[in-house]
Amino acid sequence: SRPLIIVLGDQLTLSLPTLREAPENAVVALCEVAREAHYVPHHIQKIGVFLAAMRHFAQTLREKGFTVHYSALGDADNTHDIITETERLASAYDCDHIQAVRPGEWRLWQAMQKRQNAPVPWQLWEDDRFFTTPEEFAQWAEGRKQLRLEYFYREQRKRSGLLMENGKPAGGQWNFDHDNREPLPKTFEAPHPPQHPQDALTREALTVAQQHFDHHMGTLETFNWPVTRHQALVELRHFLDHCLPDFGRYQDAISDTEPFLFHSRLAVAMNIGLLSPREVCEAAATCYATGSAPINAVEGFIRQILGWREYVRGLYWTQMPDYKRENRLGFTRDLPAFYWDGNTDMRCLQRAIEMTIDNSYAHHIQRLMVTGNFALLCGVKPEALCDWYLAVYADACEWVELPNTLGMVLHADGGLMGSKPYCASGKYIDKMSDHCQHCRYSPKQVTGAKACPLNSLYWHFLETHDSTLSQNPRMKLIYGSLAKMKTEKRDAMRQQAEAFLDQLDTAPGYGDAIHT
Ligand code: FAD
Ligand code: DLZ
Repeated sequence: SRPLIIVLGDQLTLSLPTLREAPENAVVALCEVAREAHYVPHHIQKIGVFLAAMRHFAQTLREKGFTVHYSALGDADNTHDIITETERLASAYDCDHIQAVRPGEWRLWQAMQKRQNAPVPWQLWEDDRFFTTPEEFAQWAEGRKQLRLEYFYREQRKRSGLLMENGKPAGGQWNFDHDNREPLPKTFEAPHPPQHPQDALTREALTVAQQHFDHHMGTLETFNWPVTRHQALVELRHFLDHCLPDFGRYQDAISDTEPFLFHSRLAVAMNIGLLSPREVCEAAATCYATGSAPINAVEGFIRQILGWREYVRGLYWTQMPDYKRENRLGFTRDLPAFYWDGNTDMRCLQRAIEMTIDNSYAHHIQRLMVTGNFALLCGVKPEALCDWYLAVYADACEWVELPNTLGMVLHADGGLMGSKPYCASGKYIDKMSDHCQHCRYSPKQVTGAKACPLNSLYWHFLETHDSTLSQNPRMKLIYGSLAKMKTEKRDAMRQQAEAFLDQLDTAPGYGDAIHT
């Protein structure tokens, strides 16, 4: 018996179960295929990350003594599809079965499952790089009327022992979120991310990305993502030493100039396999134990990974494929055209999108409360918004992108991800950022030429979805304010919002244009 072990672009670790248990005669395959680069119009830096990291990992595997086949994008016999390419290689190397670890996207999982009884059958293995398996999540979720992150997270803390002291949460509380909402001070210095040198292999991979995907969003000139385990460890060390102590209090803050602030930038490395979530959480917990970072920062950071990251993955695998079709608020609008070029006079959106184009990155609050909130208030349809998030961020994989976009941002899953929509007016942006002072609109005005569009859109959104949202206990207060407003004011706000929405250019089928 001889297996062909397929290692996908987001499985680049020697700890992958199929590699840990690989027999001597196994052939390990990594396949660059056009199809994975085209199914949404990925940012060119995202493609660069995958190609460079895959090529480096193939080299690591060879150094460890594995027999490796690497299908490169330029190979004449490349079939450019994960399934067919894997099967072609299995027969070329006389392998009698294929071994694959659960991929990060349902579409591939389904395609692999369909081949379990093929002439060269696919054997599917569970991915044990996470704290929880989909089966464990399903067990936790079973019989619960409501799924809530907080309860899941507490279980995860107990199970993992992270930030636990004698069976109790470190610092005396499970969650320090209320300490984590500070805007940035007027003057501050954001740490500069480490600059990763580019070796010949990285340069070659980036050249290939440039040759094939020149027309995609972004540039490779500013490419600075970790593509090896060593570089990922450098990023981790930098985060622990320079960012973690302030991660908590400025976690929700937004800056007009600084894209990364005190965020870790580690999602890319974790999602493709260069770092394990467990080692990242353990390293952060050590900083609390040794006194180099406060509890609100360390707990806040660990909650994102041990809590949210695992929670969204559990939701994804237990709710798919129906989840992707959800649209409970009935949204129909295409994506506003400026999401692709940042060409808008709303400063917060302009800067979040420009930073996205420059770095293939925006931090969580920019994704949720700037580009996300605007799409929610305008009623952008889930498939259009999901394709955008999946395309533009270097860390985007569907298992994590979809619940965040469809559930957390668009509230399209009826509240599985969040007990209320994260909708906000210009007031929120003004409080948490310094954008408004550079903007032609005023967050203080609701109607008139200078009024921040987010204000009228906010009330318009609440009015439009009154029947679905007003009974939500967490929305009672805001619907109370709406009810108290004079009819003339409401009419004026509605008209202002409708006029804005009428002139909003959308980009139907932008992704399709890129595909061809
Ligand atoms: P930090 O702010 O340093 O946070 C630390 C880590 O916590 C992250 O690296 C990430 O692994 C985890 N984390 C934080 N928030 C979340 C969350 N809501 N869900 C899951 N994990 C979380 N994250 C992705 O990894 N891939 C995506 O495709 C993705 N799409 C998103 C789409 C939308 C609309 C939103 C609102 C969020 C999305 N996120 C996604 C979650 C989060 O925004 C990113 O993980 C984070 O911004 C990555 O930057 P960082 O590594 O500097 O994170
Ligand atoms: C995102 C991506 C890209 C651009 N290219 C490849 C590739 O050529 N080969 C590959 O194995 N994976 C690639 N990926 C990541 C895959 O899309 C990812 O592995 C799947 O979405 C499933 O997790």
